Amino acid sequence: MRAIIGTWKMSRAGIFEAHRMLQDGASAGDAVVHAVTRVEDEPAFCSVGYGGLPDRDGHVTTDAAYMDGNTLRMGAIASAENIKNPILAARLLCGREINCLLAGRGAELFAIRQGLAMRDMRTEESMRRWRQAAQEQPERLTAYTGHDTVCVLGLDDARNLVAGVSTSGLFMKDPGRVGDSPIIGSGFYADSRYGAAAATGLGEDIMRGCLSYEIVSLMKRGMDPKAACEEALRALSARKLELGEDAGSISVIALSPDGRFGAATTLPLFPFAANDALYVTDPEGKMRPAADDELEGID
Ligand code: SD4
Repeated sequence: MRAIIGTWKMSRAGIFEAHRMLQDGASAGDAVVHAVTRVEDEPAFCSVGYGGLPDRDGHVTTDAAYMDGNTLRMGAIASAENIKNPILAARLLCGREINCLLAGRGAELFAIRQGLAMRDMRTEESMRRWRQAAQEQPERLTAYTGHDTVCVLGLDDARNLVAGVSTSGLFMKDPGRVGDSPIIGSGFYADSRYGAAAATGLGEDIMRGCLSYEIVSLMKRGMDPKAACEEALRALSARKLELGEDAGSISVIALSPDGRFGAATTLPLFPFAANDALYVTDPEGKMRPAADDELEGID
């Protein structure tokens, strides 16, 4: 059984290619990395990799992670600058027994030592957005103003489940801020026996619910991927409401060891790509293939 799923419309081209790679016998790891780098390299996608959204000081810093569901090993980088493909650094860190999550300068030096390509991740467009936001009272930016993570989950013939995620995090974040994406169990989790899951949305809230681990844990107890996504999101939103807080903007995806996939969201509409098609889901759980024209203006 082979399957691959990725968050947002921006993952579509990479997911379709990765799906074909899996059909041709590629490993889940290679397919996932292909789909993620495809988004990292495209400056038009302003929330991931090259051309990502800057922090308050005008620096583009990235968070990324990679997890192998057969070994439960993971690698991640946090708040790292100038690494052209953050997912490649995360994958290289996966498999190490210690020192597998590196932040800032340490991550950058690791990437240089490994011979990974380095580049200035700022583009004219990302700096234009930064200058504009810096002028317009940054305190009025809402948490959801322009941030999206590419999250990809893959399954190959060897029944290995792999998770890969990459993001520039919140727009105008405080320098040094780290989101959920490089945090195991929050932004991603994969255990080839039970399932894989990943999250996009407000990282501070995702971390409070350890959402990805929670979804895999629900799958371990027998839920299918869609039900597990919905239940984890419902429980976190309900708990937040009890605490007098809004539910927050979060979307999650999951993949089971037999190739079934699911998603859930608190947004009015959440697009994702799976295998060879684009889908959407909504807060009521109406998951369905997407019509191209309904996603104008949504990445
Ligand atoms: C973060 N979860 O840094 C990421 C951003 C994101 O959709 O996924 N936004 O908090």
